[in-house]
Amino acid sequence: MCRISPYLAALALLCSGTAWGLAVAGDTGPMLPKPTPTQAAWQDLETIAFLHFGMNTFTNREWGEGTEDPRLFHPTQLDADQWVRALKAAGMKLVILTAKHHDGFCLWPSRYTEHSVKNSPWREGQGDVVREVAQACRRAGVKFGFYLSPWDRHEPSYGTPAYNTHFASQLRELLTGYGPIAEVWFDGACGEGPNGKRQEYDWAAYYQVVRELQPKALIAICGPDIRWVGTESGVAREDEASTQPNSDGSLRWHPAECDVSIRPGWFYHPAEDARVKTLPELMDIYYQSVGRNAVLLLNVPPDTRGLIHENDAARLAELGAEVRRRFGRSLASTQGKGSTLQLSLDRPTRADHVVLMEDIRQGERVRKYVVEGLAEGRWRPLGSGKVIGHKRIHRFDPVPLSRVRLRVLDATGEPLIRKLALYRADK
Ligand code: FUL
Repeated sequence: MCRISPYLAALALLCSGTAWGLAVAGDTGPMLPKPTPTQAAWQDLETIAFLHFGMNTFTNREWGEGTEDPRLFHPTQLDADQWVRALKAAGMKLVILTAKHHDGFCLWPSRYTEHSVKNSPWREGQGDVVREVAQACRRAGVKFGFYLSPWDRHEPSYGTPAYNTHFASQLRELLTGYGPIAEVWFDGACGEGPNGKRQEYDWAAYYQVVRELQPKALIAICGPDIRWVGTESGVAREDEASTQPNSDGSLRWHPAECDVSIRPGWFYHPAEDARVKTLPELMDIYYQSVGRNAVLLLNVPPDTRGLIHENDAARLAELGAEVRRRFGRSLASTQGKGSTLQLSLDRPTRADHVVLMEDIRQGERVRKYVVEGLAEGRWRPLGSGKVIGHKRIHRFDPVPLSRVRLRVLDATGEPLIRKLALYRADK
């Protein structure tokens, strides 16, 4: 992945307040970076899924060498509808498939290489995993995207300018043959190819192909539209802003995505069948990603049968049910403008979560806030922070509340609060 550490340095500056210091007086909201409509819609998805599947599934590895025999790829019961059903049960709204990982094996019958499903025994060489997953997503009303590794340990042209053309051609195949693509995930890993050479990636050319063929596809990670959060643990920072500094100090909209696997590895390994993350672990991840203004990208690797293993499928169903149980219906909610927003309850109501959302289409305006609850005649803090953005979730010990108020203590423009809502999980 791209380890983009200058961002972190600049983020520290941002959080110290210096970068936005001038913007405090007056309503500077319109000058703030704002998401494109596609970026705003993407943040509304909140939970999305990764499917790591390919040659590594059959060699029981995380990174292949590129020398694997395509005949090893042989799922016996591949069922993309089962994958999408299991992911949808967990509330996943977009599915990103590893069309090609670092070993170069393509899950679609690319015209530009022999190293693909077309030389495998699966569906007698007539199969196309990308097509099956894209169609299953469409049937289920889930968006589809793909991961395409620029690092290719098989392709002989890797390490020469010809590889950039090869990669762009493969991108064209994926962007023209499979309907709407919601997200293109570019991994920044750049190792050596079969000839011992490294590649200089022509990112500008790759982006141009995506923009030309699918203007609504968001380019993630090594791309301008979606930012890697910086770890593979599924956890965002406390105040994870989508407003990010450029190297010249200007600001841009670059929202965070938190990728994490439901198992220790990205690919399926039978030895990890009993190491699927527990529901409390997944809920912690949910609070620290979705609850911190980021999108959660949860990886679930299909097994050698070509199915999502029973243990993972069961956990996904539990996750979906638990998120719905906690956040499916609020006790009360409101929205509004201005630096104070209040929610009054008819009678003292036991609650343990507050959810806050800004109208991010107008930028992230809130810079400091506190949310307080009136319990037994006394206002007490329920949560506070420096970023609300798309969503913040605050958990607190259950208390009977008669009122809740959000006080915005600092903002770059008039706060526009899309939602202030109260929930009870501890029933
Ligand atoms: C990394 C890759 O090297 C891993 O294998 C995995 O695909 C992860 C999501 O990105 O950079």
